[in-house]
Amino acid sequence: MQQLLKNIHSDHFAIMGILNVTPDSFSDGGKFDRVEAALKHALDMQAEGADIVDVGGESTRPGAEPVSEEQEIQRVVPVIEAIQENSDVLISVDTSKPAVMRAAIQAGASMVNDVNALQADGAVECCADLGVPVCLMHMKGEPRTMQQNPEYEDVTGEVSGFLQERARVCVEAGIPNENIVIDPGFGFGKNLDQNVTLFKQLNAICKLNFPVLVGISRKSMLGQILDRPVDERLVGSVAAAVMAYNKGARLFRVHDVAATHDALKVCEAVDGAV
Ligand code: 9MG
Repeated sequence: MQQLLKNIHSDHFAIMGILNVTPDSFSDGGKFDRVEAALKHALDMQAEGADIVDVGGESTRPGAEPVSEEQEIQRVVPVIEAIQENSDVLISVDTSKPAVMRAAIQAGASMVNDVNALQADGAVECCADLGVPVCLMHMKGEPRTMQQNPEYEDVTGEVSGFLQERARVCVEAGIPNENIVIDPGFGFGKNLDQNVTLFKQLNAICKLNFPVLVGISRKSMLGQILDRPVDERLVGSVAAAVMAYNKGARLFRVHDVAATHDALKVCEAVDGAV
């Protein structure tokens, strides 16, 4: 994972494929079937060009209810173990809970993706101790209520200030700079205008000297712009990834790996031309 982040610093992009292992995501024919289906999806995404598979056992969608630590561990650990045994793709764990972070890293994950930017008690210390890269994402509020009238005076300034402060706290606790990725958190406590403004000004976040990850794939901001349901947002998602690349983002958390990979390969080739 550290090598991948070094490559990103020297201008390559990387794709993080989304693997949700919440009960609604895969067939409910029992635990074995669920793990098998999740593994197949991970292998498919790797074949399509994913560098990282992001395994998450708790929904972070607006309105989502939290799940217990035990439940989350039971969902993610068997899947991470199966991927680790059957593939060399890198694995990140999408969680905000230190106990889940530990269990996931022990099972074979090598990065923590935290939409809560390691603000839970013990999360920063846990990641410093584990010695793995972390993605710090901005979110205003919590998933259950975050879309209820979020307000900002200067959305980009606030997001940027928050990410710099969380990175400072992490470095002070012993997480090295090169293990930190930042993410503006599109759709997390931001309405359409705020998301669009933040996107337009994404360069400001990309100038903060950490690799920037973006997650826009199929999100409701695209649904609002396009007036399309979630299964008709592929073109919008790929267009957004290309725009984010042009503004300096290099890590892309996506559902549609193959299409995004092709589009970003073109960006990279043009960017690297003399
Ligand atoms: C888990 N998750 C859902 N959306 C996300 C986003 O935009 N960024 C990151 N880092 N994680 C996300």
